[in-house]
Formats: sequence, C-alpha cells, structure tokens
Amino acid sequence: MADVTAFYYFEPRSDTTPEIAAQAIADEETTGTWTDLTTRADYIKRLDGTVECVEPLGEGYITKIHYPTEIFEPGNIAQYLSVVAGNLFGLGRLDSVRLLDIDLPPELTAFKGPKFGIEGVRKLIGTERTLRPHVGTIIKPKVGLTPKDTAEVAYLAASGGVDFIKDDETLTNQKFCPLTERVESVMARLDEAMSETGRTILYAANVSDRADRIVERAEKAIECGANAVMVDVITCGFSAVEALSEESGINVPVHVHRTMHAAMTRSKKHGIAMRPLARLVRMAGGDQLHTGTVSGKMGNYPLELKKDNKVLTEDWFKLKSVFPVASGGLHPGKVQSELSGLGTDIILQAGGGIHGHPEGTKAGAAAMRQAVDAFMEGVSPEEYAKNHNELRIALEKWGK
Ligand code: RUB
Repeated sequence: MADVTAFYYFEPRSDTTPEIAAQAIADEETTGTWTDLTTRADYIKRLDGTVECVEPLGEGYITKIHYPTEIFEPGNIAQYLSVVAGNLFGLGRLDSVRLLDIDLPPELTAFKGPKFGIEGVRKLIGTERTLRPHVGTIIKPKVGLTPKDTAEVAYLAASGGVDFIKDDETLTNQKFCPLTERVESVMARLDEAMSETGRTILYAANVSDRADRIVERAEKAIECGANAVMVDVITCGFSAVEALSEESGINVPVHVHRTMHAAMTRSKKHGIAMRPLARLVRMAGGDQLHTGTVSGKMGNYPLELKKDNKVLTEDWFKLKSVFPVASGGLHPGKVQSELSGLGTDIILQAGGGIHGHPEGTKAGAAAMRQAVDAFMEGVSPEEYAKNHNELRIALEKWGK
C-alpha cells in the first residue's frame, strides 16, 4: 500500500535543527509525542511517519513526509486533515510551517467527486462546443437589497449576457432578504431573461448554514427554483460540500466559495496552500471552486494559481474536473490578462466590475462578455471597443 505523502515548507525554531523539526511533524501526526511512551507496543512501529528529505529553500526548508495509509480512515476528509494538517501547525519546534500539497493513494480518493464538473456545467450553459470562458456575477451590494431588487439586478445581468449569478458569501437568510423569497423572485426574473435570450443562466443561492441544516436549506432553495447552490467550504467544512453533492435530490451544480481561506493560504510561511484544499474540494464533489485571479483585488500568487487550477482540471483518479473560478476585483479591462494567464476553461466573475459600469448592470454584463469575445477572436480589447460601446465605456472607467 503506497503511503500518503505531504509536502511542507517550514522554518525551525532557532535552537532546533531542520531534521529534528521535520521529524517532530512526522512523530506528532503519527505515533509519537514530545517524550517516549511506555504504551508504545512493537506492532505500532509500522504506523510511524517518516521524513524522506529536508532541503533548504529561501529562509527555510522543504520536507516530504510519508504517513502510512493505514492511519487514514478512507472516505473521512476531516480525519485526513487532522493528520496532514493537524497539530503540526502549533508545534513549538517550528517557527512556521505551510502545507503545500498532498499526494494520496487510490484507497483514499475513492470519492464520487463532482456530479457535473466542467463538462456537465458547460452542457447546462450550452458552451460545450465553443468552449468559451463563462462569465459570472456576484450580486452587489453584498447585502441589503430586497428580494425584488436582487431579482431585478439578476435579470439585468442575465439580459446583458452573464452565464452565472451568485449570492455573495455574507448573504444567507437574513430578514432583509430571506432565502426562499429571494430565490423565487430571482428565478421568476431569470425565467423571463431565459425565454427572452434563449440561454440558460444558473443562479447559485448561498445555502451556507449549520451542518445539520445545509441539505434541507439546499432542497428548499431548489424547490423554489434554484438551478445551482453555493456553499462556503472553509466556514462550513468539506463535509458540507460532500453532503450537497451526494444528496440525490440536489441535482444541480455546487458552487464552492472559500471565504476565510486567506487566513490559511495567504502566508507563504505558515498555513495551508490552496492546492491541497482544491484537491479535497474535488474529492468532496464541488463543481465550481474559487481559486483566485492573476490581476484582481485579492493577494494573488499567479504561479501557484496556475498549478492549483491544473489540479482541478487534469485527469485525477477518474474524478470529474472542477470549473476554476477567478473572482475578486475583476472588470472588463482585466479579462485579457486573466484569460492569457489562466486559459479559457474558467469562470470569470465580476461584482463591482459589472454593477459599477457607468450605464448599469446590463451594460456591465455586456462589457464583460464583449471582453471575452474579443479574447476568443484574438482581438485586443481596445480594438474591439471601437465597435462595442459597453466595453469602450468600461475601459474608459477602469482602464486595464
Ligand atoms: C467579488 C467578491 C468575492 C471574492 C472572493 O466581488 O466579493 O466574494 O471574489 O474572493 P468583486 P476569492 O467582483 O466586486 O470584487 O474568489 O479570491 O475567494
């Protein structure tokens, strides 16, 4: 049976050698602790963690640690994390440690994975032949709009050309915009937009909630017409994604937001990189996952991001691929750099970059689509803007 391999960057405490620090991780996460044990029976040795190598990198070191697969409970992502990303973050022998990636054997990746994946979502939208990037929007302001006004914004975005509309991460079921009323209103207006345009537009209602209420909430949203659901994976947990994806009654794409992720992913020295999280979301069954942008408003690491997106889209244990979502501070002027950096199997989402268009949401959505069309036709946005007013106005406001 192949081991689980985890890759870490770490910096040892000044009085500790890198080898001892790496071994402390392997010990803590397998059969050891800070002292020797009288309870350590001989037969336990096979479960010891081993350090394969420790190599210098920048101000610290890279290590590869093997954890025997037998330690893991197949199918239990929470338990996997408690080994590869558990107590080790608090160990005093290390000043910092960052989980970079994990390599799992087939026994531990036997999950159903995404129900739809990129191919399935493309089929719903009708882009399986053109293979163009999808354009999405987050209704803005984040919170505060009534259901009726939310629906109007959704209608305008859909009429302007977006493929996908989602709630923002802080909007769930507050009094000013209750979930069921919001979904009914949005879907009624989207039905109008769909019959006017002949296109399918997905609306992901944010069903993030307490563990024991998420599935019920998603079913309610679907009953009210939602044709996608959204969940915040870090605040709700990977089991929330699994529950939504595996429930047979939830036959719609699961959009996975990652609010709070940067507390773990942002530091290059300490925390958890996006890559292992992306692998786990794919196993758990997310159909679309936020992974970041190359030019947006959030801190970004383009080189890491490209490989993170590859982890979602390359062949991996027969699991369907996950649609990477680039979001945060995007507008039509950034489309070209995002698509040249990340490729066209991507959902480009813009909130402010659509609803902040001087001529309103419909024009903002049209401008985003025009910027995508320009890229697909190999024309510069400035050139394309000469005959496309919405794009011209967006570029005048935001530039590139
Ligand atoms: C985007 C927004 C999203 C972020 C999350 O709004 O608020 O929640 O994309 O970031 P806007 P990430 O388009 O107005 O900036 O995708 O990096 O997790």
